[in-house]
Amino acid sequence: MTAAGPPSVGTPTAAEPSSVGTPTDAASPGADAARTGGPADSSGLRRLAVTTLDANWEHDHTVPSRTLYPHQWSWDSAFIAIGLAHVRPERAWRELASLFRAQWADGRVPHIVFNPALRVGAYFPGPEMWRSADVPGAPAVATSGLVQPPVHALAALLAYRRAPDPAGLAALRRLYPALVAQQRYLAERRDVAGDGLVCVVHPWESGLDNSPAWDEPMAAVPAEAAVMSAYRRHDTAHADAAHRPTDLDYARYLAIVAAYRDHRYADRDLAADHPFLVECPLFNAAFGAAEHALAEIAALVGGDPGPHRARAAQITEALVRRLYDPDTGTFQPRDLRTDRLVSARTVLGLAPLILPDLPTRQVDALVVEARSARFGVAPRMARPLPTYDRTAPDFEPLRYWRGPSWLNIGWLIRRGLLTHGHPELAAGLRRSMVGLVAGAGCHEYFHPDTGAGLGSPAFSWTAALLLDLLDD
Ligand code: 2M8
Repeated sequence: MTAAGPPSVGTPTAAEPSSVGTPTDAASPGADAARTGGPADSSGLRRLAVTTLDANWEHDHTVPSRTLYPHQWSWDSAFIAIGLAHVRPERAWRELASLFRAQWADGRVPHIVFNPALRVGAYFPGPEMWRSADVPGAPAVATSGLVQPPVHALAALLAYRRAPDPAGLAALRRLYPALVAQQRYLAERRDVAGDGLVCVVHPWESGLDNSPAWDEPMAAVPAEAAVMSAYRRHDTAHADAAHRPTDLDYARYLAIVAAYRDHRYADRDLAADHPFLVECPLFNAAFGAAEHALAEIAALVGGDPGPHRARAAQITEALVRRLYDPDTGTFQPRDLRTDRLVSARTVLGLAPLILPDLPTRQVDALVVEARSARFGVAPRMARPLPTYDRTAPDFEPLRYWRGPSWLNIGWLIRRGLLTHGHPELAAGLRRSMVGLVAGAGCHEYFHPDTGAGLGSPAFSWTAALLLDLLDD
């Protein structure tokens, strides 16, 4: 632990040198703005981000992308609220409120809230696959039955800090019990191993759907790529199939959904026969960071921060005990079906840096890992932060979460570096991230060597987190 006690979650401890990054490509409006240097650069980028968010606003939420993801996604909404708080604070609160209106009676916050106005087939797998209406305790609106990393309490705290007015405080007060219920669901229903950590039951719950981290546990899920001939994938109609998960991945995704759905999304007895059970370092770091954020929110709304602080400390202790691998000096997911740590070194392992009470030994080891040739974090980054060890033989620079660079991950890691007193590294990461958008626009993800834009060209969390980075 740090000698002075954990710093506040809402306020990273170290100030950071600021500058707008160097563009990697001149093919976008942001590139022109960034090339000239000076304040006009960031105003051009800011306009691009606001235009992107405005175009993706849909009555009470922001779609991640009009084409690829036309409904509401859980952790997207949290990242989006962080950015909206800079420019449209009222929308930031509506974004979070609309998501939590779809919270289930058991406290789970579904990873997708379907927009009933959209045609059948607007996204696959749609409501007809999830059948949430058949489950008691599901909301009136159709949703998935999975969850995503609980970054919402942190988002609510940051949104309030950005616009600390009476309307924000009232919104925070309304959200607080729902955020507590979200944590309670995870702690009570998803601690499959009984070790104080949350278990994810589907790769989609991690948010890093086809990360190499899931290759080992996914290999044990029985499925055949050929089953996909019975379905029409929506994603490959809007993005290059070579940049997306494979048909075999999708066959397994659907098999795991069916297994969970056929148990009516009940979490008891998961250990007996659910095909995918993994403790993820990023998910659990978010779970711990949420308790730190809730402690601060409780203090603001007249609640008791004490129990949140105590739970935060327990989560950090469990993460270190169960997921830290002293041999590699990083955190690794644990496959509960084999009780082994997975071997792939992905960026998920760096995520516990966001915990302000991570012990110094692990912080130092993660900084070594972040600076290594695998991830290349530096005061002047030669290349963007990849999502997977770039020295691995199966590193794939184009395929989704198997190599490409994503702004939400960089944003989290940068936050962790600031929290633990590494402002120069945080500045390098920030410059690199801003440079990606300046060079290619608000893309969903970026080529980890060239910075070329990949996936959706108008992606909401990229725009939102860019706004946060620019104002920081
Ligand atoms: C991606 O995941 C969805 C499934 O949830 C998909 O591929 O269709 C992931 O990048 C996930 O992290 C993200 O929340 C979602 C929407 O942006 O897209």
